[in-house]
Order: sequence, then structure tokens, then C-alpha cells
Amino acid sequence: MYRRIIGIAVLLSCILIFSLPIMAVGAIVVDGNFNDWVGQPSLADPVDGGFIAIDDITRFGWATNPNEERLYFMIERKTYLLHKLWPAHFILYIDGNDNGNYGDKHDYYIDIEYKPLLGSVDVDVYDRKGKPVASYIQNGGQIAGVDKVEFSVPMTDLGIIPPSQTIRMYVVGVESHDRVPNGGDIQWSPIPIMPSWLLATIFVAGLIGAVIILKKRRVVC
Ligand SMILES: [Ca+2]
Ligand SMILES: [Ca+2]
Ligand SMILES: [Ca+2]
Repeated sequence: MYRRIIGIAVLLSCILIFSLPIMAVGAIVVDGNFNDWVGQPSLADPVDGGFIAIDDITRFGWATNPNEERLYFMIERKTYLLHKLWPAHFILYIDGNDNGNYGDKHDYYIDIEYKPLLGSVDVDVYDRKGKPVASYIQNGGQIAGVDKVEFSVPMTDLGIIPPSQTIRMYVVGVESHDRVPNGGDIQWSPIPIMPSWLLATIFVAGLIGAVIILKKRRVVC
């Protein structure tokens, strides 16, 4: 029996080890610090526009936090001369029912404007007809080094019910018309990542369950 228990413990340990990269990624905080985006999914995009294309996107990232029904996003733009004077303005289109159509009742768009001189990010959610749904002002911009902006939106404001709902999305720079991805869209099932304490609980519960089952089998034999 002990060999079987050890075997199950090894199996559960392997599952835990494979989960470590996920666990190692910390929670996203909308604070203008971008270290929290290391290891999160993102899509790089080349510099496409000229000097006046002030919202040429170079990277787009997306994430969720454990036990939080919010979507987190990060947009990086090309850094320009005197960039503090230039607001970064983007539109993020959400296909809420994953049907490739962005114009039905499940679909939304998010207007994001980072104002470097004020240090604030205006985030406005609209339905597909342009009717305002929600509006927030967040502090998620960075103008030192590479220009980036981070922001979050409650899933409820986008009609998203986790964990089974898959969405599609793409983001556009308003002035440059730079689109990421260049063609098609990003498909995403925004499931809040399982926290480390829950994984550890599952590991212990699995081990106890295995011991109980094996002991019962031994009694029957
Ligand atoms: Ca942050
Ligand atoms: Ca680009
Ligand atoms: Ca749709």
C-alpha cells in the first residue's frame, strides 16, 4: 500500500510542479509599476507608424488575478520625443460571445486614454451601439523608459460570466490605426488563476483521499 501512496504523492507533486510557473506569477496591481506583468500572456507588435503615429502599439498583455472577477490589460506604445505631451489613446474591442462578430448584444468596446501630464488613465466601457456602460479613472501609466499603460475592468461590466465564457479581442491605436493583432483576434477564456493555497489544499486532500481508498480496499481484501 505504501508504494501506491508514494506513487500518488509523486503524481500529485508532478502536477504541483507543473503549476509552479502559474503560481510564481504574482497578482496584477494597477499602479503604474509593470514588473507584475512579467510572465503574463502578451503579444508583441512591431513599430509600424511614423513620427506622428503617437499610439503605435508594441505590446498588448492580458491577465486575471486569483479570486477576482476582473480583466487586466497592459498596452505598450512606441516611445516618442516629448512623449509626455502626447496622450496615448486606444480602443479595445471585446467579442463577448466569441462568435467573431463585434456588433451584437454581447459585445463591448473599451476606450482607454492615458494622460501622461496628469498621470491618470481614463477607462470607459461602451456597448456595441456606443451607449456608456461604465467609467473609471485609474492610476496605471508609466512614461519613464518605455511608455506603458495598465488598467482593469470588472467582468460584470462586460457581461462575462467566468469560468466558462470565452471571448475574443483586439486593440487599436486611435491615431495610428495600429491594430493588434494585425489580423484576426485573440481568443481568451478569462479564468481567475487558482491560488497557491488552493493547489496545496487539493494536493493534501488528494493524498488523504488516496490513503482512505487504499485502506478500504485492503480491508475488503
Ligand atoms: Ca502594475
Ligand atoms: Ca505596432
Ligand atoms: Ca459577438
